[in-house]
Amino acid sequence: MLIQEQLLDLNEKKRAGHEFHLQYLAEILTRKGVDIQSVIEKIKAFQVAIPSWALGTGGTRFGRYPGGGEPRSLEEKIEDVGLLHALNRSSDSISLHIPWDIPGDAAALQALLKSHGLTIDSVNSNTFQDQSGQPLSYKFGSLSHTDAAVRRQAIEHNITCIEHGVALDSKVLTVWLADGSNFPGQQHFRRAWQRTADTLTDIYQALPDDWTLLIEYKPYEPHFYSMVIPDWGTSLSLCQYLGKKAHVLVDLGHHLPNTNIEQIVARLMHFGRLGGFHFNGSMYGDDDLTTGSIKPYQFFLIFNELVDAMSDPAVKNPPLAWMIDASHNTKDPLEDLLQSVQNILTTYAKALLLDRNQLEAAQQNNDVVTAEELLRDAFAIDTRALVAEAARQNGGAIDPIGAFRDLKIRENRIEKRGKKSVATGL
Ligand code: PSV
Ligand code: MN
Repeated sequence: MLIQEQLLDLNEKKRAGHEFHLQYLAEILTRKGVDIQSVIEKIKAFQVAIPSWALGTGGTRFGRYPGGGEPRSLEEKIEDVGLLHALNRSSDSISLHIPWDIPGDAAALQALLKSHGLTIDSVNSNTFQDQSGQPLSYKFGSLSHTDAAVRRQAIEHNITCIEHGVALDSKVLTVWLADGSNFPGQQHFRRAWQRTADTLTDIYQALPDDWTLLIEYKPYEPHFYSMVIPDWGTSLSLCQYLGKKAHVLVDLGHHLPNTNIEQIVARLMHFGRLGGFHFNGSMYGDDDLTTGSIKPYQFFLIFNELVDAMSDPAVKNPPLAWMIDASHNTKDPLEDLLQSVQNILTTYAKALLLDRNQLEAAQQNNDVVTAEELLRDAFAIDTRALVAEAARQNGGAIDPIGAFRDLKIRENRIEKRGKKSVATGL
């Protein structure tokens, strides 16, 4: 309640400027025949999960420069996501990575989540690191390992993740497999795929009926010659092998430079097999930068395909699990997450404003210039006032990052948690 009252005060100070922008945009959009409130309602309903591992400072293999006040426990991570949600009203869930976030008292955590208006999004397994005391090593793979005992250990870990998720009302298990090889000849490609399909089958069988298994792909890292699941085709082949509860997860950073991600997204939705999304930005690969920071037009083109498929009743794709999967080395993690959500929402709004009937007609007539201009027009609209209005109507801040600074949130966290507190994660 306290923060909501503070936001009302802060919003009042920004009200005149905000209303001016909103009116201006409303006038332009009304002339185009757009019902502005219906767009605002869609933005209000769009929620993006925050990963527990993005709340602390990220590092590279060369170093890490924590900014202080990082969450020291799962409870403090929930508190941080609750704060983000209070500011932008669009971050209503948190994803857990096991064993970085082993939940303790499930009932107490549920109560805490509820007090912040949050739920648990996905549970994510981790077979890419060895934990202390773990009997067998994942150095040469986990679900695809040549040794059945290692595969069994990785299966058991994923089943434990499902059990934690069930206790917290999650409905999604996300598997990202770091398995692969560094040198030609090291791994038998066909056998590695089959072992993975078989171990995933055991996990799939342990999945409750109302759960989804998301399978993420990545072309390289930690291995550089081959990855067992390097691309969407391999993810899709595994999903088809497993059954209807398995879907492909697209992480924006998991593509080689210049990959046409928008086409991948469209294809997967056409097949009804796109299950989830990890937002981040990328210059070279899995850079985990702020989403939309490097290639905003490509980001818009991806959203254009998502919105196109989501608004087509002929497309039978399940609702998507939206999540940010970023790492913040230089920015304050909470500010970066607020920026990411803003970029997601402003880009989503642009895609909503595209006139799809006109685009379809231009495509049908092979009118290349008109088709492209329609995209460019929608991309050029400054949708920030719509997003600010959506947050305001939902009880959030007109300017979430400004509010974060005005309320001295980081300073307060440093005071409470200390300058040297370090969150679990990579
Ligand atoms: C791997 O790079 C990844 O994108 C997967 O989603 C992991 O679970 C996450 O990052 C953890 O850092
Ligand atoms: Mn990811």
